[in-house]
Amino acid sequence: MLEDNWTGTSTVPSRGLYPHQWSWDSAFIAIGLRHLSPLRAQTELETLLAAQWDDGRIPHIVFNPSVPLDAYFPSPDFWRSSTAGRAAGAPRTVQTSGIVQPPVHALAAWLVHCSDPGLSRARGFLTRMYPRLAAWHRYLLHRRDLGGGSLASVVHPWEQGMDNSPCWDLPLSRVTPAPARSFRRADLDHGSAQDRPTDLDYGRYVRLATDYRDGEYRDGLDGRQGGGRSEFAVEDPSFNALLIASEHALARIAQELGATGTARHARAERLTAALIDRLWDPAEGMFFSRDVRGGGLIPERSVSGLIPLLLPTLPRDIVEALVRTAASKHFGLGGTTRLVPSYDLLGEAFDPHRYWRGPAWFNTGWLVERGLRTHGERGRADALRRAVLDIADTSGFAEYVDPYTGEACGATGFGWTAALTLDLLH
Ligand code: 9YW
Repeated sequence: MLEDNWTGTSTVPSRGLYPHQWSWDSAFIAIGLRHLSPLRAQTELETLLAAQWDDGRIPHIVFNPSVPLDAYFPSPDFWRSSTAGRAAGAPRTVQTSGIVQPPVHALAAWLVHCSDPGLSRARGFLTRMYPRLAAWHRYLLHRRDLGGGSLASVVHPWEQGMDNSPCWDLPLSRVTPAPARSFRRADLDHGSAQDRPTDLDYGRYVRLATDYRDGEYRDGLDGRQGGGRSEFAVEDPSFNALLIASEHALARIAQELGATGTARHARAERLTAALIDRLWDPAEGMFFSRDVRGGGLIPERSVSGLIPLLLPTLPRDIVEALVRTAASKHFGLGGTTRLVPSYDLLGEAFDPHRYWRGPAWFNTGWLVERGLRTHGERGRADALRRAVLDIADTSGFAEYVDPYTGEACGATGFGWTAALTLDLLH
């Protein structure tokens, strides 16, 4: 599957549905590819980072110029990166989107390096990656600290990666949707409408992206000085936990390159404290997203709120509470579900087939497995690993599955499903 989805310089998430390079997909794919070809895994990340903007952002899509414009919406003529993104330093030679995705990249770069340190050193892989990854984290921690609490905010549901999670229903309800006739969805050509976001959700996604583009992709302070103030700003536990895990990885990369890495580990610790301070709810035993514009935590249980389990220095009482919540009736791990659902089984919006409103995804399964293993929960981690491997196989490497039955939903032959399966086999 990874061979089939390889384009020569990167891997598409899915041949039909997603025919370009996606940012966090590429990071997960590199983590798997390193077991087949460390060179290809390095190339995957190098291609993505070659499209980085001067302000440090890594765009969520890098467009393949040989794919027809109508194969995916929003296409390059919607984002207009080389003109609307000029002030933010978008590249001139390649077309990209203007929003970002979760920062899994430094973690991926470190794991790719570790798979073949000799090749990595010979090619100067980390020496070339380090300044780009450092600029990426700087962008997120400065330009995207919209809540003023040291965490990064996402300004679009697509940035967090779990597009139509019920967590966004409240902040999105304030956004006036773009009229349905003003755009044409391409995703419905490839997937069942029941498994995909609704037209109303799409109208709101298009409105937010249009406004961001028309504000020339300005953020934060620039935004306050005129234009560019996003109506949607959310501090999300999974996005920030991945940033912290990547900051720890960047510290290791710095050490490998001869620096101490101490300042970066210390920063990761401060960010962990900020994550707990701003997003942890002890009464519910999980992390929640914070609605920066509306104020307050968003009371929806998402798998996003379990992913901080990944963090090695999380206090023991929080680890124990997260493990209890994962095994509770809300997520059913080790009980009613086969894989971790993307959303609360008891939540009003739960739907076992609709995208990020209930189905289980393999990247989140991989992250929770890693978190359980990090904290010595070996039995639970082994069981989840076995379930991921089994269901990846029986579902045809599906994009996502019904969390109860493992039935395939969305695309099959999906890039990160194949890559992360390969990683769990090693
Ligand atoms: C879309 C590519 C992407 C993932 C996202 C997922 C989906 C794109 O596909 O978004 O058009 O809706 O939600 O996490 O990166 O696999």
